Amino acid sequence: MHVSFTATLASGLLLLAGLDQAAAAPANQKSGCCSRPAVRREWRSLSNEARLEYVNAVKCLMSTPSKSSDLYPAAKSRFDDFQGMHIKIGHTMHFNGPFLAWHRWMMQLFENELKTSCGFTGTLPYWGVELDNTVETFVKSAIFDDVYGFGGNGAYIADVSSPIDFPVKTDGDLPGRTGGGCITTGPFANTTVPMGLGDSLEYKPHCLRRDFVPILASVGLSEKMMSTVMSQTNFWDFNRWIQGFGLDPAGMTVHGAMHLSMGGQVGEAADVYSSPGDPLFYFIHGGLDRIWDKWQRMDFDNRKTDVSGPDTMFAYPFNFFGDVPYQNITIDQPIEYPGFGDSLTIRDVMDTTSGKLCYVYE
Ligand SMILES: *[C@@H]1O[C@H](CO)[C@@H](O)[C@H](O)[C@H]1NC(C)=O
Ligand SMILES: *[C@@H]1O[C@H](CO)[C@@H](O)[C@H](O)[C@H]1NC(C)=O
Ligand SMILES: [Cu+2]
Repeated sequence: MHVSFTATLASGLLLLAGLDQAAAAPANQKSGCCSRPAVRREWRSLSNEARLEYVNAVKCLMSTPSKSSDLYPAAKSRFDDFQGMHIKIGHTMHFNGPFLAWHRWMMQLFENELKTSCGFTGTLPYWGVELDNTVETFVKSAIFDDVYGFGGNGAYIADVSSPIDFPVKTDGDLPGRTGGGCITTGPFANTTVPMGLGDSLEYKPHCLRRDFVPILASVGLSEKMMSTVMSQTNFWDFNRWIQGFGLDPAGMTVHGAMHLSMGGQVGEAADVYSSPGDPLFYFIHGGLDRIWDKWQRMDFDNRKTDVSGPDTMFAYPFNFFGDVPYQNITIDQPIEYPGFGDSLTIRDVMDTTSGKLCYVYE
Protein backbone atom coordinates (compact mmCIF):
# COMPACT_ATOMS: atom_id res chain seq x y z
CA MET A 1 0.00 0.00 0.00
CA HIS A 2 1.27 3.40 -0.86
CA VAL A 3 0.53 6.03 1.67
CA SER A 4 1.42 9.64 1.46
CA PHE A 5 1.09 12.07 4.25
CA THR A 6 -2.29 13.46 3.30
CA ALA A 7 -4.38 15.67 1.14
CA THR A 8 -5.41 19.18 2.03
CA LEU A 9 -6.20 21.03 5.17
CA ALA A 10 -9.48 22.57 6.06
CA SER A 11 -9.08 23.98 9.47
CA GLY A 12 -6.43 26.04 11.02
CA LEU A 13 -4.79 25.82 14.29
CA LEU A 14 1.21 27.48 19.58
CA LEU A 15 3.42 29.38 19.55
CA LEU A 16 6.30 27.78 21.19
CA ALA A 17 6.49 29.46 24.50
CA GLY A 18 9.52 31.54 25.26
CA LEU A 19 12.64 29.88 24.14
CA ASP A 20 15.05 28.93 26.82
CA GLN A 21 18.42 30.40 26.38
CA ALA A 22 20.69 27.51 27.04
CA ALA A 23 24.32 28.36 27.28
CA ALA A 24 26.47 27.16 24.45
CA ALA A 25 28.53 24.26 25.54
CA PRO A 26 30.02 21.17 24.00
CA ALA A 27 28.49 17.78 24.61
CA ASN A 28 29.83 15.99 27.58
CA GLN A 29 28.61 12.48 27.98
CA LYS A 30 31.51 11.13 29.93
CA SER A 31 30.41 8.39 32.28
CA GLY A 32 26.79 8.83 31.13
CA CYS A 33 26.52 12.18 32.80
CA CYS A 34 25.16 15.06 30.72
CA SER A 35 26.53 18.01 32.58
CA ARG A 36 27.15 20.26 29.56
CA PRO A 37 24.54 19.44 26.93
CA ALA A 38 25.14 20.28 23.29
CA VAL A 39 22.88 23.10 22.07
CA ARG A 40 20.80 22.59 18.93
CA ARG A 41 19.89 25.84 17.25
CA GLU A 42 17.39 27.13 14.78
CA TRP A 43 18.86 27.60 11.31
CA ARG A 44 18.56 31.41 11.51
CA SER A 45 20.56 31.53 14.74
CA LEU A 46 23.56 30.06 12.99
CA SER A 47 26.25 32.22 11.46
CA ASN A 48 26.67 31.94 7.69
CA GLU A 49 29.88 30.07 8.38
CA ALA A 50 28.09 27.56 10.61
CA ARG A 51 25.35 27.15 8.00
CA LEU A 52 27.91 26.36 5.33
CA GLU A 53 29.64 23.89 7.62
CA TYR A 54 26.36 21.98 7.97
CA VAL A 55 25.56 22.12 4.24
CA ASN A 56 29.04 20.84 3.45
CA ALA A 57 28.85 18.08 6.04
CA VAL A 58 25.61 16.83 4.49
CA LYS A 59 27.20 16.94 1.02
CA CYS A 60 30.17 15.04 2.45
CA LEU A 61 27.85 12.34 3.78
CA MET A 62 26.32 12.10 0.31
CA SER A 63 29.76 11.23 -1.03
CA THR A 64 30.79 8.94 1.82
CA PRO A 65 30.38 5.30 0.69
CA SER A 66 27.45 3.28 2.00
CA LYS A 67 28.23 1.00 4.92
CA SER A 68 24.97 -0.91 4.81
CA SER A 69 24.57 -1.88 1.17
CA ASP A 70 23.93 -5.46 2.30
CA LEU A 71 20.65 -4.18 3.74
CA TYR A 72 20.04 -1.36 1.25
CA PRO A 73 21.46 -2.48 -2.11
CA ALA A 74 20.48 0.73 -3.89
CA ALA A 75 22.40 2.89 -1.42
CA LYS A 76 25.57 4.43 -2.77
CA SER A 77 26.35 6.74 0.13
CA ARG A 78 26.07 6.76 3.89
CA PHE A 79 23.41 9.44 3.43
CA ASP A 80 21.45 6.92 1.34
CA ASP A 81 21.76 4.33 4.11
CA PHE A 82 19.56 6.54 6.28
CA GLN A 83 16.98 6.69 3.53
CA GLY A 84 17.17 2.91 3.09
CA MET A 85 16.61 2.34 6.79
CA HIS A 86 13.66 4.71 6.85
CA ILE A 87 12.05 2.90 3.91
CA LYS A 88 12.77 -0.64 5.10
CA ILE A 89 11.17 -0.25 8.51
CA GLY A 90 8.93 2.72 7.68
CA HIS A 91 5.83 0.79 8.67
CA THR A 92 7.13 0.39 12.25
CA MET A 93 7.46 4.06 13.23
CA HIS A 94 4.76 6.16 11.60
CA PHE A 95 1.19 6.76 12.69
CA ASN A 96 1.79 4.82 15.90
CA GLY A 97 3.20 5.20 19.43
CA PRO A 98 6.98 4.90 18.76
CA PHE A 99 6.93 7.64 16.10
CA LEU A 100 8.49 10.54 18.04
CA ALA A 101 10.94 8.37 20.00
CA TRP A 102 12.11 6.53 16.90
CA HIS A 103 12.80 9.74 15.00
CA ARG A 104 14.55 11.33 18.00
CA TRP A 105 17.23 8.64 17.86
CA MET A 106 17.41 8.80 14.07
CA MET A 107 18.28 12.50 14.37
CA GLN A 108 20.99 11.66 16.91
CA LEU A 109 22.40 8.96 14.62
CA PHE A 110 22.50 11.44 11.75
CA GLU A 111 24.28 14.08 13.85
CA ASN A 112 26.75 11.46 15.10
CA GLU A 113 27.42 10.31 11.54
CA LEU A 114 28.12 13.87 10.35
CA LYS A 115 30.70 14.16 13.14
CA THR A 116 32.38 10.79 12.75
CA SER A 117 32.33 10.51 8.94
CA CYS A 118 32.63 14.16 7.97
CA GLY A 119 34.30 15.99 10.82
CA PHE A 120 31.24 18.14 11.52
CA THR A 121 31.80 20.21 14.66
CA GLY A 122 28.31 21.68 15.09
CA THR A 123 24.97 20.31 16.24
CA LEU A 124 21.91 19.31 14.25
CA PRO A 125 20.10 22.51 13.23
CA TYR A 126 16.29 22.54 13.27
CA TRP A 127 13.38 24.26 11.60
CA GLY A 128 11.54 26.64 13.94
CA VAL A 129 8.15 26.39 12.28
CA GLU A 130 6.81 29.54 13.98
CA LEU A 131 9.17 31.57 11.78
CA ASP A 132 7.72 30.28 8.52
CA ASN A 133 4.03 29.80 9.18
CA THR A 134 2.57 32.26 6.72
CA VAL A 135 2.34 31.98 2.97
CA GLU A 136 4.69 34.96 2.64
CA THR A 137 7.35 33.93 5.18
CA PHE A 138 7.39 30.26 4.19
CA VAL A 139 8.67 30.82 0.69
CA LYS A 140 11.30 33.27 1.92
CA SER A 141 12.61 30.96 4.62
CA ALA A 142 16.38 31.09 5.06
CA ILE A 143 16.34 27.30 5.07
CA PHE A 144 15.66 27.47 1.33
CA ASP A 145 18.48 29.89 0.53
CA ASP A 146 20.56 28.85 -2.47
CA VAL A 147 23.87 29.71 -0.84
CA TYR A 148 23.40 29.61 2.94
CA GLY A 149 20.63 27.06 2.88
CA PHE A 150 19.33 23.93 1.19
CA GLY A 151 17.93 25.48 -1.99
CA GLY A 152 14.30 26.07 -2.79
CA ASN A 153 11.34 24.86 -4.78
CA GLY A 154 11.21 22.98 -8.04
CA ALA A 155 9.74 24.73 -11.10
CA TYR A 156 5.95 24.64 -11.21
CA ILE A 157 4.52 21.69 -13.07
CA ALA A 158 0.77 22.16 -13.33
CA ASP A 159 -0.08 18.69 -14.59
CA VAL A 160 1.40 15.87 -12.52
CA SER A 161 -1.12 13.28 -13.60
CA SER A 162 1.25 11.16 -15.69
CA PRO A 163 1.78 7.81 -14.00
CA ILE A 164 5.03 7.41 -15.92
CA ASP A 165 6.59 10.67 -14.76
CA PHE A 166 4.95 10.52 -11.33
CA PRO A 167 4.30 6.90 -10.38
CA VAL A 168 4.04 7.66 -6.68
CA LYS A 169 2.56 10.81 -5.25
CA THR A 170 0.48 12.25 -2.44
CA ASP A 171 -3.11 11.03 -2.67
CA GLY A 172 -5.82 13.49 -3.57
CA ASP A 173 -5.42 16.93 -5.01
CA LEU A 174 -3.33 19.48 -3.22
CA PRO A 175 -4.67 22.91 -4.05
CA GLY A 176 -2.07 25.59 -3.75
CA ARG A 177 0.89 23.59 -4.94
CA THR A 178 3.59 25.73 -6.49
CA GLY A 179 6.38 23.39 -7.61
CA GLY A 180 6.94 19.81 -8.67
CA GLY A 181 10.11 20.17 -10.71
CA CYS A 182 13.59 18.90 -10.01
CA ILE A 183 15.79 21.09 -7.82
CA THR A 184 18.06 23.07 -10.14
CA THR A 185 19.60 25.64 -7.84
CA GLY A 186 21.37 25.62 -4.49
CA PRO A 187 23.85 23.14 -3.05
CA PHE A 188 21.64 20.14 -3.81
CA ALA A 189 20.86 21.02 -7.44
CA ASN A 190 20.70 17.95 -9.64
CA THR A 191 20.85 15.53 -6.72
CA THR A 192 19.98 11.98 -7.73
CA VAL A 193 17.95 10.10 -5.15
CA PRO A 194 18.54 6.33 -5.42
CA MET A 195 15.33 4.94 -3.92
CA GLY A 196 11.68 5.85 -3.70
CA LEU A 197 9.29 7.34 -3.90
CA GLY A 198 7.21 4.95 -1.84
CA ASP A 199 7.79 1.76 0.09
CA SER A 200 10.50 0.12 -2.04
CA LEU A 201 14.23 -0.45 -1.66
CA GLU A 202 14.64 -1.03 -5.40
CA TYR A 203 17.22 1.05 -7.26
CA LYS A 204 15.12 3.72 -8.97
CA PRO A 205 17.34 6.75 -9.47
CA HIS A 206 15.41 9.98 -9.89
CA CYS A 207 15.91 13.68 -9.43
CA LEU A 208 15.20 15.40 -6.14
CA ARG A 209 11.88 17.21 -6.51
CA ARG A 210 10.23 19.78 -4.29
CA ASP A 211 6.66 20.96 -4.52
CA PHE A 212 6.03 23.76 -2.04
CA VAL A 213 2.48 24.24 -0.76
CA PRO A 214 2.82 27.35 1.42
CA ILE A 215 -0.85 27.35 2.42
CA LEU A 216 -0.29 24.10 4.30
CA ALA A 217 2.37 25.75 6.47
CA SER A 218 0.05 28.70 7.11
CA VAL A 219 -2.67 26.43 8.49
CA GLY A 220 -0.93 23.36 9.87
CA LEU A 221 1.85 25.28 11.61
CA SER A 222 -0.18 28.30 12.72
CA GLU A 223 -0.08 29.73 16.23
CA LYS A 224 -3.56 28.37 16.79
CA MET A 225 -2.54 24.86 15.76
CA MET A 226 0.60 24.97 17.85
CA SER A 227 -1.15 26.22 20.96
CA THR A 228 -3.67 23.41 20.63
CA VAL A 229 -0.86 20.87 20.28
CA MET A 230 1.06 22.25 23.24
CA SER A 231 -1.98 22.40 25.50
CA GLN A 232 -2.51 18.63 25.39
CA THR A 233 -2.01 17.16 28.84
CA ASN A 234 -0.90 13.62 28.04
CA PHE A 235 1.23 11.93 25.42
CA TRP A 236 -1.69 10.07 23.87
CA ASP A 237 -3.44 13.29 22.91
CA PHE A 238 -0.22 15.15 22.10
CA ASN A 239 0.88 12.41 19.71
CA ARG A 240 -2.49 12.51 17.96
CA TRP A 241 -2.26 16.25 17.50
CA ILE A 242 1.26 15.90 16.11
CA GLN A 243 0.45 13.10 13.66
CA GLY A 244 -3.08 14.02 12.71
CA PHE A 245 -6.61 12.73 12.61
CA GLY A 246 -6.78 11.31 9.12
CA LEU A 247 -5.30 11.48 5.69
CA ASP A 248 -8.44 13.30 4.63
CA PRO A 249 -8.48 17.02 3.97
CA ALA A 250 -9.42 18.03 7.47
CA GLY A 251 -7.18 15.63 9.29
CA MET A 252 -3.73 17.01 8.74
CA THR A 253 -1.83 18.58 11.62
CA VAL A 254 1.79 19.50 12.38
CA HIS A 255 3.81 16.55 11.09
CA GLY A 256 1.85 16.31 7.87
CA ALA A 257 2.02 20.06 7.28
CA MET A 258 5.81 20.09 7.78
CA HIS A 259 6.35 17.36 5.19
CA LEU A 260 3.71 18.41 2.69
CA SER A 261 4.44 22.13 2.71
CA MET A 262 7.84 21.19 1.22
CA GLY A 263 7.07 17.95 -0.62
CA GLY A 264 3.57 18.69 -1.83
CA GLN A 265 2.13 16.29 -4.36
CA VAL A 266 5.25 14.88 -6.01
CA GLY A 267 8.26 15.92 -3.91
CA GLU A 268 10.45 13.50 -1.97
CA ALA A 269 9.81 15.26 1.36
CA ALA A 270 6.12 14.32 1.20
CA ASP A 271 6.69 10.57 1.10
CA VAL A 272 6.15 8.63 4.32
CA TYR A 273 8.89 6.16 3.37
CA SER A 274 11.47 7.84 1.17
CA SER A 275 11.42 11.42 2.56
CA PRO A 276 14.98 11.25 3.98
CA GLY A 277 16.09 11.40 0.33
CA ASP A 278 15.63 15.18 0.69
CA PRO A 279 18.05 16.63 3.24
CA LEU A 280 15.22 18.94 4.37
CA PHE A 281 13.95 15.85 6.20
CA TYR A 282 16.44 16.53 8.99
CA PHE A 283 15.11 20.06 9.50
CA ILE A 284 11.58 18.69 9.68
CA HIS A 285 12.35 16.01 12.24
CA GLY A 286 14.75 18.19 14.21
CA GLY A 287 11.93 20.74 14.41
CA LEU A 288 9.44 18.11 15.48
CA ASP A 289 11.80 16.69 18.12
CA ARG A 290 12.20 20.20 19.53
CA ILE A 291 8.41 20.54 19.78
CA TRP A 292 8.17 17.23 21.65
CA ASP A 293 11.02 18.23 23.99
CA LYS A 294 9.39 21.60 24.63
CA TRP A 295 6.09 19.90 25.46
CA GLN A 296 7.85 17.41 27.75
CA ARG A 297 9.62 20.21 29.65
CA MET A 298 6.33 21.94 30.46
CA ASP A 299 5.74 19.13 33.02
CA PHE A 300 8.91 17.11 32.88
CA ASP A 301 8.39 14.94 35.99
CA ASN A 302 5.36 13.35 34.39
CA ARG A 303 6.20 13.67 30.71
CA LYS A 304 9.68 12.13 30.81
CA THR A 305 7.98 8.76 31.20
CA ASP A 306 4.69 9.38 29.39
CA VAL A 307 4.52 7.48 26.11
CA SER A 308 1.65 5.55 24.60
CA GLY A 309 -0.04 4.54 21.39
CA PRO A 310 -0.33 1.49 19.19
CA ASP A 311 2.67 -0.63 18.17
CA THR A 312 1.23 -0.93 14.66
CA MET A 313 0.95 1.61 11.85
CA PHE A 314 -2.59 2.88 11.27
CA ALA A 315 -3.97 1.09 14.33
CA TYR A 316 -6.28 2.88 16.76
CA PRO A 317 -6.32 5.85 17.16
CA PHE A 318 -4.68 6.17 13.72
CA ASN A 319 -7.11 3.64 12.24
CA PHE A 320 -7.85 5.80 9.21
CA PHE A 321 -8.34 2.74 6.99
CA GLY A 322 -10.35 0.60 9.40
CA ASP A 323 -9.36 -1.41 12.43
CA VAL A 324 -6.16 -3.43 12.45
CA PRO A 325 -4.86 -5.70 15.22
CA TYR A 326 -2.41 -4.04 17.57
CA GLN A 327 -1.13 -3.78 21.10
CA ASN A 328 -0.49 -0.64 23.08
CA ILE A 329 3.19 0.07 23.63
CA THR A 330 4.99 0.56 26.92
CA ILE A 331 8.10 2.63 27.56
CA ASP A 332 10.12 -0.59 27.14
CA GLN A 333 9.08 -0.99 23.51
CA PRO A 334 12.17 -1.79 21.39
CA ILE A 335 13.10 0.60 18.58
CA GLU A 336 15.31 -0.72 15.78
CA TYR A 337 17.89 0.92 13.48
CA PRO A 338 19.12 -1.73 11.05
CA GLY A 339 22.56 -0.83 9.75
CA PHE A 340 23.08 1.74 12.48
CA GLY A 341 23.88 -0.24 15.58
CA ASP A 342 22.01 -1.86 18.39
CA SER A 343 18.35 -1.43 19.01
CA LEU A 344 17.20 0.68 21.92
CA THR A 345 14.02 0.99 23.87
CA ILE A 346 11.83 4.05 23.97
CA ARG A 347 12.94 4.56 27.59
CA ASP A 348 16.46 5.28 26.30
CA VAL A 349 15.35 8.38 24.42
CA MET A 350 12.71 9.95 26.63
CA ASP A 351 15.08 12.57 28.05
CA THR A 352 17.39 14.51 25.74
CA THR A 353 19.77 15.12 28.65
CA SER A 354 20.37 11.64 29.99
CA GLY A 355 21.70 8.26 28.99
CA LYS A 356 22.72 8.19 25.32
CA LEU A 357 21.44 11.72 24.67
CA CYS A 358 22.98 14.98 25.78
CA TYR A 359 21.48 18.01 24.03
CA VAL A 360 19.03 20.83 24.57
CA TYR A 361 17.15 23.07 22.16
CA GLU A 362 17.91 26.75 22.21
C1 LIG B 1 22.03 20.75 -13.37
O1 LIG B 1 21.72 20.06 -14.56
C2 LIG B 1 21.42 20.93 -15.65
C3 LIG B 1 20.94 20.07 -16.81
O2 LIG B 1 21.76 18.95 -16.98
C4 LIG B 1 22.63 21.75 -15.98
O3 LIG B 1 22.35 22.64 -17.02
C5 LIG B 1 23.03 22.56 -14.74
O4 LIG B 1 24.24 23.28 -14.98
C6 LIG B 1 23.23 21.64 -13.54
N1 LIG B 1 23.41 22.48 -12.36
C7 LIG B 1 24.34 22.22 -11.43
C8 LIG B 1 24.40 23.18 -10.27
O5 LIG B 1 25.09 21.24 -11.46
C1 LIG C 1 -4.95 1.01 24.07
O1 LIG C 1 -5.07 2.18 24.87
C2 LIG C 1 -6.23 2.95 24.59
C3 LIG C 1 -6.16 4.24 25.41
O2 LIG C 1 -5.98 3.96 26.76
C4 LIG C 1 -7.47 2.14 24.88
O3 LIG C 1 -8.61 2.88 24.55
C5 LIG C 1 -7.44 0.87 24.03
O4 LIG C 1 -8.53 0.04 24.32
C6 LIG C 1 -6.16 0.09 24.27
N1 LIG C 1 -6.08 -1.02 23.32
C7 LIG C 1 -5.70 -2.24 23.64
C8 LIG C 1 -5.66 -3.25 22.55
O5 LIG C 1 -5.38 -2.58 24.79
CU1 LIG D 1 9.77 9.14 9.36
